[in-house]
Amino acid sequence: MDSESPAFDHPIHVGRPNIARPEEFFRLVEGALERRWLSNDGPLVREFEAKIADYLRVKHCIAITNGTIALEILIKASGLTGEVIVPSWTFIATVHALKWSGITPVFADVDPDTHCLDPESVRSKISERTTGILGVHLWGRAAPVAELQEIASEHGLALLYDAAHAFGVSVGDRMVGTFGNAEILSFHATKFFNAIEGGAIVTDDDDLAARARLMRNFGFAGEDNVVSEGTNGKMSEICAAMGLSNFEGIDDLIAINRRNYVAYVRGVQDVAGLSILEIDSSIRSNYQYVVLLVDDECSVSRDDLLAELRRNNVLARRYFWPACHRMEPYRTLQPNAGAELPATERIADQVIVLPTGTAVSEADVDVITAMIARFAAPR
Ligand code: T4K
Repeated sequence: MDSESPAFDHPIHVGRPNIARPEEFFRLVEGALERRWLSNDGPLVREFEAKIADYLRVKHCIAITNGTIALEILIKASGLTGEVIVPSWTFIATVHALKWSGITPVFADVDPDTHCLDPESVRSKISERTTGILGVHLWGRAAPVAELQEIASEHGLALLYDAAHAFGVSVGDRMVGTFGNAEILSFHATKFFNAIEGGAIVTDDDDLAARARLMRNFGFAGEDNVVSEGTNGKMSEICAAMGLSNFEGIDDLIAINRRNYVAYVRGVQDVAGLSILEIDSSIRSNYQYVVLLVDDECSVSRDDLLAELRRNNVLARRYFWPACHRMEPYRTLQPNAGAELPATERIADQVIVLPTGTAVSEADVDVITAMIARFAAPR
């Protein structure tokens, strides 16, 4: 291979959608078109909700337009006000949903080994104005659910989770989706299990579920009867069709992600200064994000390695750099937040998210890791 020509002649993306059964998708869409029922609590959305609730062993699943609106509705339905503690090390949607709802996000640091909230940092951020904690199960790992529940119960705080990355993940024998007061899911096209655009609120709390259901549909409790504030958070039948068609393939998708994860670990394990973020053995992950960490021992910088990957058509990402507290409006509103987020600050400079999913073969991973090992070899 000519050293100047890229390793791949086509882009290998992070976030390439998995499309498990296109013929089933078309069949379901045809049915929706024949019924002329395209949105507003249609039969495919109801079937999708029932499947998700059954899979997670949770009482209520309320399908929503996307994960961000699911967060916003859940925040309102939970009655959060004042301050809510949240990691800065997450996708901006988690934090924006709080701000959008008139709440002050208070950033807590994360555990560098898991990239999820550090309970001690959470404790240190509780004030008289705190009404809740919004944890994130980042990268298909699980937040420290037991410790966070203890803190929430001790201080009478609501405990919500952003499980946008964690569909299909379990801790022991309990599925993510059943922790805290409620959790949200995302079924965006880039998630390993997708409904094109989509999200959900999942909870065992009957009253919270009822409030969220009303809010999803403008607060309508009947044709002419609005009983609460609300928005338009409804999922379309077309999105539900994609979700349903992908649903049967979930275990296969996780197996493919796991195969790629193992190949990435194997490919970089002997390179000084490089590692793939580990998954705790007590967790069953969905392996949907492969997180490469580039530390100071590496002979090249994170950004030079990223540039080399991109030169070779591997469109890896620096998710979630810069961390939320370094983006607007938080950077201006809380200019000193970083001083108490040392792990977040460090991690944000180390991460490269690598491509995986059904569009990436094990052979592709071997080419990518060989390229990484060559480029990052000690000089
Ligand atoms: N909480 C967390 C922790 C989240 O990560 C997210 C979303 C949310 C909440 C909110 O959930 P949603 O409201 O989105 O349901 C992407 C996704 O849009 C976003 O859903 C996701 N997290 C985030 C991590 O990634 P961007 O801004 O990076 O998207 P973009 O357009 O750069 O695309 C990412 C990659 O995917 C590119 O390499 C292109 C590829 N791609 C994308 C699409 C849509 C494809 O190959 N095909 C496609 O159809 O946010």
